[in-house]
Formats: sequence, C-alpha cells, structure tokens
Amino acid sequence: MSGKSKLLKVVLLGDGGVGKSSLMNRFVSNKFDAQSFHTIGVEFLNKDVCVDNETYTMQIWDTAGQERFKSLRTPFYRGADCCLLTFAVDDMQSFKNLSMWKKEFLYYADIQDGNNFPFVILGNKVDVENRAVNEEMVRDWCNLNGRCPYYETSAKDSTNVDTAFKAAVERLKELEELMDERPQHGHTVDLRKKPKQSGGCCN
Ligand SMILES: Nc1nc2c(ncn2[C@@H]2O[C@H](COP(=O)(O)OP(=O)(O)OP(=O)(O)O)[C@@H](O)[C@H]2O)c(=O)[nH]1
Ligand SMILES: [Mg+2]
Repeated sequence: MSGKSKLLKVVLLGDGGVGKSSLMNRFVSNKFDAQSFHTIGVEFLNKDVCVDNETYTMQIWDTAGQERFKSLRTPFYRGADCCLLTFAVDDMQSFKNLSMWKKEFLYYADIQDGNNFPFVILGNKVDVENRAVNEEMVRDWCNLNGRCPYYETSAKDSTNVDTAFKAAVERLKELEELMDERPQHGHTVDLRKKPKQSGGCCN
C-alpha cells in the first residue's frame, strides 16, 4: 500500500428527503437519526476507504435536495471525481428526477462526456414496506445512462451502504482504465518518415 491516500471528491445528489445525509452519516459515523433535518447548502465529511489495496480519502459532499437551495449547492459540483445520484424506493418522483439531477450536475460541474463520468445510482430506504419503484425500471434507466452501477441501500439498517460508497471508487477506477486503453486521438503519422527496413517481400 502506498503511504499517501488519494483524495476523491464525491458529490451526493437527489431530491430532498431521499436520505442523502442519512447515508453519509451511516457511512462515515455508523449512525442513523430518524428525525434528521433538511440540509441547507452543503456539508462534507471525509472517510478513508481501501479499494484494491490502495487507500482513498473520500470527501463526501452532501447537498441540499430541496429546489429552493439550488443556488447554494451548484457551486460545489466542480472538481467532483464521482457523483452518487440518490432516490428513495418509496418515492416515484424522486426516481423520475434522476435525469434532472444528472443534467444539473453535468452542467454545473462542466463535464462534457456524461456517459463516461462515474455516476453510481442509489435506491435508498429499501427497508420500507410501501415500495413504489421497481428494480427493473432503475436497471433500464442505468442501461440508458452509461450502464452506471445501481445499489439498493438502507441508511436505517445499513444495507449496502459501505458497498455503494466504495462502488463509486471502483467505478472511477474502471472508467479511468477504460480511457487509458482507448487509442489516443490526435496521433499523427509522419508521411515523410522513411519506413523501417524489413526483410519482407516488398524489399
Ligand atoms: N426508513 C428509512 N428512512 C430513512 C432512510 N434514510 C433516511 N431516512 C429518513 O428520511 C428522512 C430524510 O432523510 P435525510 O437524510 O435528511 O434526507 P436528505 O436527502 O438529506 O434530504 P435534504 O437534506 O433535504 O436534501 C429522515 O427522517 C430520515 O430518518 C432509510 O434508509 N430508511
Ligand atoms: Mg440532507
């Protein structure tokens, strides 16, 4: 393991009340508060994680999902390494709003190629009984949106919370590796250069 950890900026987005702050608090402090308050603006917390034998410091930026706080949260999207788009499985509208959140993020983070940015989708509150969004709908949405990973979580009973946050780092690494493998554009061939001599049939 290398001595110094890499700092990753992770932005948590989604409608007000879907459980973003609860997910962050469960992940960072292993606590859950059934009476949490709406976030105003943004708050961040750090947590070290180990992925593939490397340590990363995840700096998690928890944003206010309510529409009236839009101007307070959007300045913080720039420089993000990954983004967790969150909805609540008992709230259909919060799922329908995922596309709006993705668009808002890409615009204010100034990212051109949205399908190659590491988004991870979280369907939170899987502990509830009155579920409204089925898994297949979400998988379809993910397939149309860069095949981003999807996790069903519960900040209340801890289901998949650690896994989902770590998945953001894994997704980032995966996309970085794919980009490295791509042929580089702008590579020019010098037509004036003499071809290398070889013992082939054209000599
Ligand atoms: N049953 C259940 N309730 C949850 C879960 N996560 C959050 N809640 C509850 O949902 C409510 C809203 O949670 P928050 O974490 O404040 O939601 P938020 O997304 O941060 O909301 P904003 O700050 O307004 O954007 C709170 O009463 C939480 O206790 C969960 O996994 N299961
Ligand atoms: Mg909050």
